[in-house]
Amino acid sequence: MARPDFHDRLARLKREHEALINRPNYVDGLGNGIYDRYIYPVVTAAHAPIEWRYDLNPDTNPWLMERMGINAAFNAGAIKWNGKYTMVVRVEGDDRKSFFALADSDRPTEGFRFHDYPVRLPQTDEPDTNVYDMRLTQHEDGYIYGLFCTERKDQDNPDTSAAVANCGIVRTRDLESWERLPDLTSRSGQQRNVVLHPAFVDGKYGLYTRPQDGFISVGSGGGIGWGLTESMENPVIEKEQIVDGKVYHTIKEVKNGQGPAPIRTGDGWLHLAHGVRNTAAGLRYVAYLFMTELERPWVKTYQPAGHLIEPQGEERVGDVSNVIFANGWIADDDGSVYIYYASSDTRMHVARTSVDQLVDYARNTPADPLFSHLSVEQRCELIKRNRDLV
Ligand code: M1P
Repeated sequence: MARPDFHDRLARLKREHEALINRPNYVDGLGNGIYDRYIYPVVTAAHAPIEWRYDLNPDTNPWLMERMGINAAFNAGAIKWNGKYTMVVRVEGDDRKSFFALADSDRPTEGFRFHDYPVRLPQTDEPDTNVYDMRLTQHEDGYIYGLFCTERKDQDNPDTSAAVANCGIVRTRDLESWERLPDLTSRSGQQRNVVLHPAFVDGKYGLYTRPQDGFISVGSGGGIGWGLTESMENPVIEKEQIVDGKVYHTIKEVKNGQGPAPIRTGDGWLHLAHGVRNTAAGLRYVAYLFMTELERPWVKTYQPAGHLIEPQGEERVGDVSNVIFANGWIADDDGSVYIYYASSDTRMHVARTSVDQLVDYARNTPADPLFSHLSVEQRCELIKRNRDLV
């Protein structure tokens, strides 16, 4: 016998779910002039459809229990597709397995609804234990590529936590059917945060990489790398060069990684990335920006000091606290840029800015001078210029 309030409870679950999806979102205060944060997260675990979590049959689930809970919804790739703001979200079940699911909306800052089913990711001969953090690239060859991390047990190490990370690759023309390609082959032991450049370079596919020695630690490797492959059907990178390395006493002292595919502008490519440093409270992840040359996207031109987005308020708390991670942004037709960023490996947020604002920020924010006394000099120059105005 089902609980007496089964149907009332189910109706309430549905009402609350609809209210969450339809909740209007608002700009959060004055902001910093570089971008506007929005008050509410745009996708959370609670956005996952009720049918994904509950058995809705009173005969087989008389208590209306969650049968397969969703733990988190974060680290989403993003693209504007058929007029809709679309994310490929990393959804994590209570079983700790991540998978990909599309959520879209007619509006960039609210109204995101998951598609009926998650993505059924085709497998290679060596099945993925876990998959996450898809970067979408609309390539000039006509495909949309999704590069993601595929994680498998390290069979050579008896430690139950020992894993190997590599870059898995899918492509699609419609965001519905996905073709799996072979995983990336590179000279580095492990790879995470690999992103496909949208344009051919010398007739080849360009990849931003993150060579690393271990699963968590980049070791002596690290930095955002760059390499070329002749084809995506047989993706092989023979040589990687570092575009943006780790640097002592900066926001990317421990490691860093390319975020989404870069945005082309008249002044070069805009790159969003994450930087990691260590603290007594553990690792702190922030998002930062840099630019590269148009014809040579591996050559850095501008890098404003410090972070662009840092964890604030409730963003600071979650499954892995003190983390901002962004692998999706959308450059809209009117010049707006929507940055879809995750906080603390738990939920998705949005910030609105524009190509013009980001280029101005990149060109006119001083670079990190790497020493406190030089940083003070930079600030004094700013103060003096301002005081001279009065
Ligand atoms: O937990 C923070 C992030 O850690 C990893 O990123 P990176 O490889 O740069 O350390 C990833 O697992 C990422 O998904 C996660 O958000």
